[in-house]
Amino acid sequence: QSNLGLLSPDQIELAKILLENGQSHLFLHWPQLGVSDNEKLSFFDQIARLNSSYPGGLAAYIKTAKELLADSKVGKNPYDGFSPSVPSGENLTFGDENFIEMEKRGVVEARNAAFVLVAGGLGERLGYNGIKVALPRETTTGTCFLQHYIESILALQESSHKIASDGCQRDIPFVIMTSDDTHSRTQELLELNSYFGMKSSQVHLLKQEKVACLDDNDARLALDPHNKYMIQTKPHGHGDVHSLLYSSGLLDKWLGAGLKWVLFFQDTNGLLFNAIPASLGVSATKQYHVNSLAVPRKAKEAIGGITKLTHADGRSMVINVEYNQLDPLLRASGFPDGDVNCETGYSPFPGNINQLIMELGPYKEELQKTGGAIKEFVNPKYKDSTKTSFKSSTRLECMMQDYPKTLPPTARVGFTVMDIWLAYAPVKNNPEDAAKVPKGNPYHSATSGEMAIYRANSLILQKAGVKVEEPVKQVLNGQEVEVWSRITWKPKWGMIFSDIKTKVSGNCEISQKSTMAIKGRNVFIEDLSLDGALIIDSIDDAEVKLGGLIKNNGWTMENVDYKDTSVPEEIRIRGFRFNKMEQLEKKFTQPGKFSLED
Ligand code: UGB
Repeated sequence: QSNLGLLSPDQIELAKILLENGQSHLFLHWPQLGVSDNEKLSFFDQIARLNSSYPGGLAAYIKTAKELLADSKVGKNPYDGFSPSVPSGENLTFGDENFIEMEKRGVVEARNAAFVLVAGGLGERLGYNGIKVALPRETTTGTCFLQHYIESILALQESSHKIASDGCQRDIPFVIMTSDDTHSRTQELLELNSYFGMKSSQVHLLKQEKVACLDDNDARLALDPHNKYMIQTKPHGHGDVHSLLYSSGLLDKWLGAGLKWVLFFQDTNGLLFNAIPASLGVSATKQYHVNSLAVPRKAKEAIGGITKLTHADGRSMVINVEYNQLDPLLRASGFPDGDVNCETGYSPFPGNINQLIMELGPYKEELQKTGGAIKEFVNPKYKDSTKTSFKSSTRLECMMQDYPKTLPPTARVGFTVMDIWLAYAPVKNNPEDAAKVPKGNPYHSATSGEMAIYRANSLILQKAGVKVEEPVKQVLNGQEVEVWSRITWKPKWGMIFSDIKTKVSGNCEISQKSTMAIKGRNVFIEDLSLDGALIIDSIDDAEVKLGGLIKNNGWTMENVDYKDTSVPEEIRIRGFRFNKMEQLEKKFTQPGKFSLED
């Protein structure tokens, strides 16, 4: 009571909210007015932030927490009453007629799109000390994930403008969701690199706030163990992206400017942009309100399955069901064998890779109803079977792929399945854990992430008619991987297969020990036989033909142990580095037509 004089009317309101919602314990240790007043005021600054950053404020957070904790205590299954079935979606095969059509359609649509990268997570499983988007996507060129994403968006933008019949030349907006853990380092990375060629006005950073931790089943907020004037907080999950977008006002701006699509993606999938044009084409053709990108998934594989859930009361939704919930759900719903492979050798429930394409209009309408709030969950670690106390504080969490949970059954929610080699190679696991992954399962490490880039590019060129030699098997950081020729290109060289095909002609072959990096736009591979390293950079106005026999000692791969701290972290987590013995490196800085002899 004596502290009331210290507080502004707004702060008194916040105190009332806390007291009315069972949080009086937060003030029990407060000394009288005049003692620790600054700390008390900063406590209210934090409360104000926690209150304003959550849809419905702290009262709503505490109410939901109580409900979810009660459900968790009695072991309530969130899917009670729902029966699972296989949803309908689109299966694409790289390079066939339908795929090529979808890619072309996707490029037309790209100028009506906005991209949203969720990059607020620190990636504890990877154990890398920096932000994940700063990691090299591959070490042949050293291009980091963020640079690759930006260059891909710019390449799509340019291709889209070229074929747009309405002359619309809109810049594609790019939003990055950050958190306190990643915000300043993301900003610095962008500024240091002049936004990797994007206009700074095109990029928007939205920072997510953490949420209050909970000490017990009554949802009493936890005080920070080191500061009794501060609430302990933890990340709320990538689902925050929806409420942040909604409150940012960007959706209205985009609708006003005529945009039609919002594409969400995660921080370290270096193959994602191979899948974007075709799946955007699918969204447009099928008029999907929500399109989830997916890959074939082995039954019981540790990746969520996209599932249609139909409730006894008539409700239904197409949603990602985490793998540990899918199998028991199937067993409880008349499928005694649970999640099993079908005649294709894969589970009929495709694997969610958490890249979502939403149609902007219906998305905005839905957020207007929900404020962007996503169905949350809580995952307390109980001390014992009485489930009365927790080992450590917990908090509510939410996932961006749970967005469809509030949609009406009339919403068109579909998915697009693509080959794993083409679309999905995240970098999530540290070398030690990756080495323990059972044989045949994906490592999802920095090693496998980089090797996947070379494999995808090799397979794409093979499909375009180049004889790329078969890979060799190698063990790097304890993981057996296929090592293909180290082929990379800038997104502007070729974003879609039909464009790439126009850049390749004649009899071309590339040996397994080769490295090829194409950094220019108008570079044509014609009757090339490469056995070594070839690095080509050129300005847009230079047309360069790569042909003839190129043979040199190339770049060899040297094993590096992840424990060897004398090697930079971003290299040693891959288990190898390049030894640049010899290469043919050419830079074309003048307009005109050139060949490798020039
Ligand atoms: N992220 C945030 O931006 N904020 C947060 O608070 C947390 C994360 P993880 P996760 O690809 O196989 C997801 O940690 O959550 C960003 C799907 O839920 O890499 O364990 C973070 O920066 C799962 O269904 O993954 O699992 C990163 O960009 C499956 O699809 C992204 O959110 C799985 O990814 C994902 O965070 C997968």
